[in-house]
Amino acid sequence: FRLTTVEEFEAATDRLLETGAKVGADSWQMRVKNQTPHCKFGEEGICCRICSMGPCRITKKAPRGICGCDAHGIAGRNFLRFTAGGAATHSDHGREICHTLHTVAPDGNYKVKDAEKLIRIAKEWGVETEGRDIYELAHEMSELALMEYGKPFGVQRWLKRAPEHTQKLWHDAEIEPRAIDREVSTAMHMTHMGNSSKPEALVRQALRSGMSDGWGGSMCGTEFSDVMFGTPKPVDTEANLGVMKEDQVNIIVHGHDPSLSEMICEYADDPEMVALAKTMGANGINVAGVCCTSNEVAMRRGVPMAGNFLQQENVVLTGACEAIVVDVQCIFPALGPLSKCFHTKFITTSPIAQMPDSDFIRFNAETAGENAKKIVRTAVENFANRKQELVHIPQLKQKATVGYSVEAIVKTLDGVTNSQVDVLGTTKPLLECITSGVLRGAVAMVGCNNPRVRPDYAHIELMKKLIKNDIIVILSGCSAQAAARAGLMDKRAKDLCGAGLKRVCELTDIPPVLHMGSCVDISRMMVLASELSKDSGLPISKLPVVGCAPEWMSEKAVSIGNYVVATGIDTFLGVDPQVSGSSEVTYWLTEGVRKWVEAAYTVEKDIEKLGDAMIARIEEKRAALGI
Ligand code: NFS
Ligand code: SF4
Repeated sequence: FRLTTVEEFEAATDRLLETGAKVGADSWQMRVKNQTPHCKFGEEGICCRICSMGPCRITKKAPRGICGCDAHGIAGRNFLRFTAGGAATHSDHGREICHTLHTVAPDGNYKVKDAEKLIRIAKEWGVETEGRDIYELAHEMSELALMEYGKPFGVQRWLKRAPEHTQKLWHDAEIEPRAIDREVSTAMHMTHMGNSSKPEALVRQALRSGMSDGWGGSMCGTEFSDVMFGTPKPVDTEANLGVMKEDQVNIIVHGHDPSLSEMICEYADDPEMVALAKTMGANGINVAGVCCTSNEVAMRRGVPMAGNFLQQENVVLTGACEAIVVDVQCIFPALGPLSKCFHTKFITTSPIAQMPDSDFIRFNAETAGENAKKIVRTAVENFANRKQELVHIPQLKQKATVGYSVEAIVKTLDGVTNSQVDVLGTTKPLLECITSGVLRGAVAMVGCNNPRVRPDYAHIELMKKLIKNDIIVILSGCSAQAAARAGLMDKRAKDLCGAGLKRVCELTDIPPVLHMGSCVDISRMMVLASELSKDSGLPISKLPVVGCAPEWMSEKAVSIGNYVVATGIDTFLGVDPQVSGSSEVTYWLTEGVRKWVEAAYTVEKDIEKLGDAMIARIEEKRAALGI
């Protein structure tokens, strides 16, 4: 066993780009060149275009915009708007899931798969569960969850899952999120021309907006997806472009909302569709994923992961993609023109993400079965149009074990607990490993890849370094896919670990890096941190645990960063959050917020130093605990 190297990833990409050149395709690699150098004002966050007296840019000669706003106000407002964009996006995904939950029926497109989890959440929310019909309960829960988006009074229900200490910090800092939509609205209001320009106030609302995502909308997304599609448990799968099959119809699902991808998977297995594929000369139908949708179906069904964010063009460049089916978020508009260079159908499905040069097949929860069947049929019928001379699937793939929800992690730990002495169903065995020093700590690695950083390199190198130092890594989003493609989610990767982590991997039969899901599933990580805190009696901020997004790019990632920091977890970024033009905003993010939430950001673009800084922070926390 050996890992696939980033050099091998790159060689495979180069080979695909040759095909691209042959057919006259554009690529992100070319567009990066055209966009370099980037606008410095934008990079530093000191360009303001929120009113038409501007745009205003801050320079030595012009230290204030026309309204008199300085660099700090402009960078702070930009940061808050960036956060609000991410919070809105994750939360709206969560809302869609709540609406899907409203359609569940015993004979419907969507059903309740994890009734136990639904009942558990209902009890948490103080909803009567005794003797209730499970579908009636699901509908009530869906309505209550939807109310969280617009309730006029009170704060998010999910906050109660946090340890009391954390809840108190949130209350005192006034960052408990009220209605989810309200925190986005407030952010937009505060950043309208002529409102807040005080960095402290803008950063505070950025935390609160982020909180409405991680402890609001994203948590709804994760929890109710589990209720409908099943709570993930360990499952074997494969990752990288080599999961595409030359002799089969390849359907790539890309985007985020599992309501679509789950249905596509169902209908790709439909005997009628498989028979149709055979008549078209294909040996079957192969579904593989890109981006977070891939994480969702990999975690629950073991559907292989073709790639992450910056590989989305690659799947089309294989020439073997019959359809790339997308819902929302992180979808390159480039897929439209690119798919036109091949036989690939670029199928958009959501009114939220409509793009030129795509076939729009509207997907609705109510008509999901019909819609999915139509999409699968379109893909299958397209097999005949494949241009054989353009087909090249790089033969790179690795095995991966995925599916580590909090429930699955706790269950795994139960397996090694001495049930005579210890209580089952806790994180205590993990805490014991940490206290004894067998494990030094944990890092949550998340986020995208980004051409500003050598793609995937930072993720993979950091993971290798961390596991070698006996630090267990939990992953989500495109970071998780980088790991899987490299082979780090293969259980045999235990040999790359330090002696302590290796022993833990052997005892518990886990890979050294654990896939916890999509980006909305970072809410799972918040629940895990809360459980660790409650089981240890320590505040979250004192645990030797940090967060890291080495290659992040999206607004969603900033929203995540804000709620992770607000939850008391120091967060390390490898890409600048575009506030460097303001010393004050930089201060608030990297130091100031610590007095509210006991954690802050560190930005370090040198990957080696970033890894060292995380290890140092973990060791500092251990020393402070005397362990
Ligand atoms: Ni997260 Fe998922 Fe990937 Fe980044 Fe995009 S897919 S929600 S934003 S690019 S990790
Ligand atoms: Fe310029 Fe102020 Fe208008 Fe921004 S709000 S564009 S700084 S005048």
